[in-house]
Parts: sequence; C-alpha cells; structure tokens
Amino acid sequence: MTAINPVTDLSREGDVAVITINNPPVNALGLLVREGLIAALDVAGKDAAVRAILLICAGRTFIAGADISEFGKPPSGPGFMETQNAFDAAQKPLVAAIHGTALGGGLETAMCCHYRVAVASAKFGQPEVNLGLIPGAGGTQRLPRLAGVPKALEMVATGKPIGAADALANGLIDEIVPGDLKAGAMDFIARLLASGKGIRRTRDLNDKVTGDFAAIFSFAKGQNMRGFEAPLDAINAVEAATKLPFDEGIAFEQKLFLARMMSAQSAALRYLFFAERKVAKIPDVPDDTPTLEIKKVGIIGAGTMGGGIAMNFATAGIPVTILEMKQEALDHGLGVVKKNYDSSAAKGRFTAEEAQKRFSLLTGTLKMEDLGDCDLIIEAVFERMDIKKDVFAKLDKIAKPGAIMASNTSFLNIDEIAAVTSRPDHVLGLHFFSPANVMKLLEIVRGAKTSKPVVATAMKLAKTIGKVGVLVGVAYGFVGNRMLAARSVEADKMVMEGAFPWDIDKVLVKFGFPMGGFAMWDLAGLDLGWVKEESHGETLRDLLNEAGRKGQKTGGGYYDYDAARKPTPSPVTEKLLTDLWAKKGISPRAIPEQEILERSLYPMINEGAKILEEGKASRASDIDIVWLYGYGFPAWRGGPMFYADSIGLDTVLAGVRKYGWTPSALLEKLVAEKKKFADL
Ligand code: 3H9
Repeated sequence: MTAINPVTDLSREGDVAVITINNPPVNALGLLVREGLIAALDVAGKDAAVRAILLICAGRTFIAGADISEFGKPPSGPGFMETQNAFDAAQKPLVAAIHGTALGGGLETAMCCHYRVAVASAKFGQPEVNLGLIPGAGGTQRLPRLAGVPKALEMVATGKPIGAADALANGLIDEIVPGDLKAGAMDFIARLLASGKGIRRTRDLNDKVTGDFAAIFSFAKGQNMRGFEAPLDAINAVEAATKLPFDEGIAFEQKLFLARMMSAQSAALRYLFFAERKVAKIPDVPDDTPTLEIKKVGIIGAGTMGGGIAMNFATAGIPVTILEMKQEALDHGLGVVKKNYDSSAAKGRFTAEEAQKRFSLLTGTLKMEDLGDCDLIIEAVFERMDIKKDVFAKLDKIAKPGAIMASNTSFLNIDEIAAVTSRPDHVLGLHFFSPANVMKLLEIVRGAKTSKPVVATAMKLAKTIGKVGVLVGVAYGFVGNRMLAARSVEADKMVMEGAFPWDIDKVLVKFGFPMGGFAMWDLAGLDLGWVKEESHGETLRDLLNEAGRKGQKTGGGYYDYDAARKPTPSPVTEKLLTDLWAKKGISPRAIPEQEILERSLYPMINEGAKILEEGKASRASDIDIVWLYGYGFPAWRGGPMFYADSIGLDTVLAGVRKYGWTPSALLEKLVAEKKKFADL
C-alpha cells in the first residue's frame, strides 16, 4: 500500500490497482482528494502490471460531494475539470465501488469511471439544487448518458437521491454486489477483464441522449419551482446534453454552475447547510454527554397534536402508550392515526403491512399508571397552565425514576411546570409543530434545571424521529412563536390602518413564504387561545370568531375556502372589517407593499435579536433553522437573521426606529460596531 497523500492510498492486488480515498467524515472531494485521485490514476496508469483500476472509499460512505466549505473561496490546486480529464484520459478500465452515498461531485466522480458497482444500501444523487447550485463536474452531461433523460432530470431538478435498485434499473450502475463490496468489485473486474470488454467512457455513450425530448423538457420547465432558481438551470444543462456535443455541453454546464455559485440564493442555501449541522452542537453540552435510552414513550392527550406526536415514535419503531380521559376521545384519536397511516400506505409511501406494523406499536389507555414504565412522557393537553401543572404533579407520582417528562406547550413557562414535580432536572419542553408527524422542527425547551443528559437525549431523539431539534430557552412562545407573535401584532395593526388580510399575506407569499400569516391562522384555527368572555368585538379576529368563522375547520375564517381548501378573499371578512373601520372612525389607507414587507419582517428580526441578547437561542443560525423548518421561511433567503445580515442591520434598525418599536440592544450594538448576526 502506498500513501499517495494523507487521504489517498494506492495498492496493487494482482493486476488491479486499488485507489482508496479516506477523507473523513464523508470523503468530500476537497483539494487533497482531487490531487490524490489525479496522482493515483497517473501511477496506476503507468504501472505495466496493472490491467484495471478500482476506486473505493474507506469509512461510512463513498465520496459524498464536493467539499462545500471550499465554496466561495478562491480556487486552489487542480479543479474538478482537471480531475475529470484525468479520468477520461485513463487507458485502463476504471471501476467505482460504491457504498453509503455517492452524491454531487461523488456521483460525478463515479460516472467518470467506466463501470460502477454498489452495495444494495447505496444511494445516488445530485443534490446540488439544495445548495442553490447545479452539478458542476459533468453531472448534467454524464447522468443522462447513463440513466437516461427522464431519470437525470428528476435527479438534478429535485436533488433527491435514488436507491441502488433504481440506479441499476436505469443503467446508472452495472451491478449490485451482494456481500462484501471490495470482494464483489474485484470479482466484477475479473469478469470484466475475462470478457475482453475494455474501457467505456461515459462521455462517449450517446444513445440515451439522442432523440426528441421536447415534451419532457417543456413539462420539467413548467413545474412550480417555488422561487428556487437552480432547478431551471439544472434542467437547461441536461437539455444541453441532448443538443450539444459532450465538450460543449460541459462548457455550458460550467458557465451555469459558476453563475449559480456566485448567486445570493446559493450563499443562503450553503449557509443553511452548515446552520443545520451547527444546530446540533450545544456550546455547554459536549458531544460525549451521556444520554438516556428511550425504549418506550407515553403521550398524554390523543388530540391532533398527541396523535401526530405519537406517529413520529411509532414510525421510528418506538412503542407508544397514549393516555386519554375518555374512551370516546381515545378511540377517535387512535382512529385518526390509523386513517393517516392507511392513507399514506394507499398513496404508496409504504406498504399496508408497514402501516399495520406502525399502528400496532400504539396502545391506548385511560389509566395514567400505564405510563409508569415509559422512559419519556410527553404531555399534549389543553394549553392552560393550571391544567398542565395538575398533569405534571400527578405524572410525577407515577413516572418511573429517571423518566423524562416533557410538555408540548407552545408558549408556557417550562420552569413553572417543572416546579410542581420532584425532578425538575428531568423536565423540559418538546414543542412539536402542527402537523406533528410532518413538520421537521422540534423546539427543545431547556428549563433552568433541565440536566445536560436530558438535553442531550432530546437532541438525539429528535434525529431518531427525523426532526431537526433546536435548543431554545424558556420565554413566552420560545423562539418561533415569540417572533411570530411580534409579526402578528404588527399585521393586526396594519389591518386596523386599512390593509385587508390578503393584502398582507400576498406580500409574504411574494417574498417566498408558502402562505401568509392570516392564512396560517385559518389553518391553525382562529379560536386558538381566543377567549369568548374576553372578546369585545374590537378586532377583526374577535368579530370572525363571534361570527363562527374559526378558520378552515369551519369552512372559512379570514378567507373563504372551497372543497379543495383553496382560499379566496372573503366578502364577509371584507364587510366585517369595513364596518369595523367605520365604527372606529378609521379612514383606511392603502399600505404600500414595501411597508407591509418591512412591518412584517423587521419586528421578527428585532425580536430575534432580543432572543439572542437574552441567550434564549445559542446562535442566530439556530433561529433561521426554526423559521426554515417551522414556518416555511423561503430557504433561498437563508432565514430571517441571514436575510437581515444580507440587507444590512443598519437598514433593519432604521426601520425599527421609523415604525416606533423598541430596538433590541444587541441590534443597536451590532450596527454601532458595523457587525452582522453571523459575526456573533
Ligand atoms: C457538489 O458536489 C458540487 C459538484 O457538482 C462539484 C462542483 C464543481 N462538504 O450531514 P452529517 C460534513 S455540491 C463538506 O451530519 P450524515 C458536515 O458538515 C455537494 N462537509 O452526516 C458534518 O460536519 P460536522 C453535493 C461536509 O451522516 C459531517 O460532514 N453533496 C459535506 O447525517 C457529517 O455530516 C451534498 O450536498 C460536504 N459535501 O449525512 C451532500 N457533507 O460533523 C451533503 C457533509 O463538522 N452531505 N459534510 O458537523 C449530506 O447530505 C450528508 O452530510 C450525508 C451524510 C448524507 C453525506
């Protein structure tokens, strides 16, 4: 074995040269890997005893892509083009042996090889669009040549990886190796050499890119790209593979790739990639903090939230006991869960057996004692402090020693809840977002006394159930709802100055949100937190609630809804509001779009700054993750705090002052120091 460089080894086994890349954690195609590959190909190419070359990776995965941390920095050493050229110049059969994930530049490297074998669990993808990019190392030209135009389009435009069976069926790989990858690959090479088949450069395979693909491209370009710019470029680059000779196609891809790399969208999406990984790191809870084993979960409340939360655990294979007060409510709750699983199975998301398996992990009960053997118990009852305290006090008596007790409250003070128990160190908030089985965000609320192992366990558990856990501190509404509340207050004010709810929502949708704040209220229910006795008919929300318009569940709220739940501005709402203006002597004014945008976003950013100032979130990027996964903030804008940095904190502060809100001291300090949230 010769070490070509610290991340590349070359060995010879019989007449096969084996290049092994070992660049943990994910064998990213950084400078050293590119240099190592080029040098190893050169040495193996010159070795007369070598008849074929195998490329394989050590560790948990094949090359998982370009090294994203190199992006945005000045290029150094051999680039991707030189690396591709070195592969294309090889005069001996090149075989890639793939395990884990061959993504982005990793898949592109594999496609530069002449043949590919993989283990059955391997995944293949061109996820560049998720980073605001397109494949830039020949992926848009080689993938359609191997897998065909439709599959290539699907992969580059959506960024979603495919499995080995799919890859084999579409010609992306040549064989699935049943046992040990290296042994299987060596066996493949032996057969290849015996067959007399030689090198097969992907660039020379033109069959799958020859023909009339007009309809496919026109369909692909017609898809709703939700504001993302990269997918259209990716589609155009694949189209080039069907129209231009290989080298011209590569040049076209390069041009688009470089433009994407310089784009604001890519900067935002690359920022989010690292933000999502940073969020798992908690400054004072080291990675080696012991965690508790969660083998069984209890849930109190089989309502929409409780049922949705339960599904997360059952889906992850963890048994759940759900507690309700009345049999009827329990039956109803479990019935909804069953219906959800069955309808997913009917849509082909998983098999009917899988649906049954998941459902069978749920047990209903009316007795709190049945939660006594649970390692984690999550309370999802009515959002009122006295009720929550009562539940926790009772729970404390029956939960086993060491069990974690969590509240799914969206606003309430976890410390106050923890104080009624004998184990505040084992109490925390687990704030799921509705629908709880779908939304990826989990706010993990750390109380003053929550222990580090409990925090570490919750963070790990979030990953187990496919959520992104964000650690937040105790504050009314934590991070997400607290910022949302700041936005809602201003939205309600704008309504009282002359804007219709849809005027405000339209601006947010144009900005990139999937829906505006008023449409969101309609979805959540206008009666959420609304108390009839305290209503004085002074606000539009009061009037709508009093008129029985509580949102989508009653067929209408701020908007009217058709059978397909499509919203339209409601004449009823319009009349209620115009009457309210008249009653209050308000002469409505048309609020300009820019003002609506500023009054929607700046209060959130100012509140976000206060959250940071108070230490209720570890970093600005954690807040962005909350908004990305909890509220659909457009990813390509990077989140509210990144957006604030990008337009300039001085601009935000000027707006905060202009509209007469109290600026966050941190915001003022950063502006005075000419700094950004990213500098914190
Ligand atoms: C590209 O290839 C462009 C090309 O067309 C060429 C253009 C010329 N670079 O996610 P994890 C780090 S674009 C640098 O927690 P998992 C990550 O930050 C790229 N670092 O693990 C983390 O570091 P830390 C296309 C990377 O097992 C650690 O590895 N490729 C990269 O849950 C573990 O990551 C992609 O977009 C990278 N490419 O998931 C793939 N990837 O421990 C991006 C990871 O310090 N990567 N890191 O926080 C992934 O999707 C997942 O990481 C993967 C593993 C599925 C591979």
